[in-house]
Amino acid sequence: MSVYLWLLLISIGVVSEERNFKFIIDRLTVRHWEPEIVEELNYSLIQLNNRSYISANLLLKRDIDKIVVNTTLDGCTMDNRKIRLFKLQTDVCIFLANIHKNRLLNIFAKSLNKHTAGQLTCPLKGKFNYTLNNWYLDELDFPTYVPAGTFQANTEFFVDTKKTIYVMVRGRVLH
Ligand SMILES: *[C@@H]1O[C@H](CO)[C@@H](O)[C@H](O)[C@H]1NC(C)=O
Ligand SMILES: *[C@@H]1O[C@H](CO)[C@@H](O)[C@H](O)[C@H]1NC(C)=O
Ligand SMILES: *[C@@H]1O[C@H](CO)[C@@H](O)[C@H](O)[C@H]1NC(C)=O
Ligand SMILES: CC(=O)N[C@H]1CO[C@H](CO)[C@@H](O)[C@@H]1O
Repeated sequence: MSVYLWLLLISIGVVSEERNFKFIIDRLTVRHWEPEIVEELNYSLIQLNNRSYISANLLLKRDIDKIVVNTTLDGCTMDNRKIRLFKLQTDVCIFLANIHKNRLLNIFAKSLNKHTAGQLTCPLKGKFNYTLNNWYLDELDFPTYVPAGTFQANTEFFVDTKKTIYVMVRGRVLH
């Protein structure tokens, strides 16, 4: 399926109906390198009743108003076709200010905000414990049809051009 078809399905919108698919996250990897920027970063992935929950917390040493994110989302269908669903390199602060303009991103942003303590706005605050509590991909936030397959998202965050945080999420869509 083409990216455009997928985006079209997304843009058709979200109706409160039963979904015949489930998201399972199999793997979450987080790395960070800059101790003078990141004071604390913890994360966990828990599987409970066929749902994958992610919790995390991030404590920055100082305020940050310039952070660049480089992210890709790749899908692989059951018949082994690979699709790049998404690729973006952007300034996080501009991104947060414009997130509502992209449907797919908006789904993630809304869903993240439901589970985040501390509003995600720039500048990111130093000495503030940003926490994500039992976040999961809610099927009801997605269109009624999402193809079965696997997906992997790779995200790198750069602060002052230094690679600071890396996040990899790998999962499946089950029908
Ligand atoms: C989890 O999924 C399996 C397979 O789809 C199903 O048999 C089982 O009842 C589900 N468990 C719960 C708690 O939903
Ligand atoms: C962002 O990722 C792409 C690959 O998806 C890579 O070609 C590019 O060099 C990356 N940008 C940075 C700043 O690392
Ligand atoms: C930040 O919050 C997390 C989750 O509530 C907690 O485990 C952690 O200890 C807190 N860190 C600090 C420095 O308070
Ligand atoms: C609860 C927990 O795992 N805390 C750890 C969070 O990460 C810091 C380092 O970034 C560790 O020192 C804590 O033990």
